[in-house]
Amino acid sequence: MLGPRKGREDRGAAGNARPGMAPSAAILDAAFHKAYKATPHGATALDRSRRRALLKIVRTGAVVVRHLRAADKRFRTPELTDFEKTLIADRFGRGTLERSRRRLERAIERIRGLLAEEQRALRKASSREAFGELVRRFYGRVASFTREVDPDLVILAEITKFLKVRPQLDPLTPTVVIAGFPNVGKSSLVEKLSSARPKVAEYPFTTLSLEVGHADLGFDRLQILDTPGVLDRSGQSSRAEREAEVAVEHAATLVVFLIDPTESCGYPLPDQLRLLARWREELPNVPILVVATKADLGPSPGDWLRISAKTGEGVDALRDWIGRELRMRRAQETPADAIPGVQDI
Ligand SMILES: Nc1nc2c(ncn2[C@@H]2O[C@H](COP(=O)(O)OP(=O)(O)OP(=O)(O)O)[C@@H](O)[C@H]2O)c(=O)[nH]1
Ligand SMILES: [Mg+2]
Repeated sequence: MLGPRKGREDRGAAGNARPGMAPSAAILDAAFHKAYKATPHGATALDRSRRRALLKIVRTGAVVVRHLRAADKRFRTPELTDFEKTLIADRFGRGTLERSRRRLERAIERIRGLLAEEQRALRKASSREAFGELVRRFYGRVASFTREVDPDLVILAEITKFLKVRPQLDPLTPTVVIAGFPNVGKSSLVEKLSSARPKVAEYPFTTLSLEVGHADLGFDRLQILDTPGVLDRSGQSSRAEREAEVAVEHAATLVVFLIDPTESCGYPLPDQLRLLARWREELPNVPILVVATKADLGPSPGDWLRISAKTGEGVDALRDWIGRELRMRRAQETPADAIPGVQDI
């Protein structure tokens, strides 16, 4: 559609700044354009001039504040979960998000204060020159406050983008995290159990970030989370591996630890079991079910529940097991946690 400047101030300026353009430049451009269009009424030329100056100040301030608040929107509603906060801290550094949000909030407060101050000054001024001077001063100060938060706008836009491609989990729905070594068949199982259609391939590290699918177990609605494969290399894990570990630690109601006893994944069974042992030790409160996959490839050691994502063998039994575990856990939590005030009786 043509009409180049229509709705210009509503484009979400900070997040949509052209490459190489500072986010503040896009915001100020939108704000000053809006102010420029002010056409006031008034009995006298001086009245009109004062009103024009007032409109310029108020509109510029309002547009800038609206855009600054938009940069922060994803972190206010819905409120970030503990899992999302940990993912962000892991990727962008602890405290980075909070620092940028605080600086943005401070800039908004300063602009609001400035708005009130300049409006008072405008009421007292009595010449067109004085009005013009006040508007120029306001523009200069707003521009400087907005430019100061450029690094924060950049980081908040990056974090917003990062979250956009991460699963948004419902904190009230149980989450089953499917985890394990690379190439063991996690995505194949997620595809069998849920609505997700993740990429499956015969090489390791196919899944590079978290993906959610949904499943119904009779009365229970579940979130099933596919994760990147994790090697047991404590201290030198990749971003993808850390994402999987954050999911196991912070998102899981239950973890299904998938092992490939056939070793057709390319990794020896003892290495896979070492990762399981480490998680059990480091995360004693996370319930972990161990399931052996690729049962169609023949017999294998161990007395784990055996499934095959290829033939479907054992998948219904796994579904039942997950359902039982979740119901048992819910029953254990219900008396004290779920009924307000019961623990005080
Ligand atoms: N025979 C057989 N092959 C399977 C089974 N499950 C998965 N595979 C194969 O194993 C390979 C890896 O499967 P994926 O589901 O991509 O494994 P993944 O654990 O998600 O792998 P990453 O995302 O790389 O960690 C693919 O070639 C699958 O077809 C199974 O039950 N039986
Ligand atoms: Mg995968």
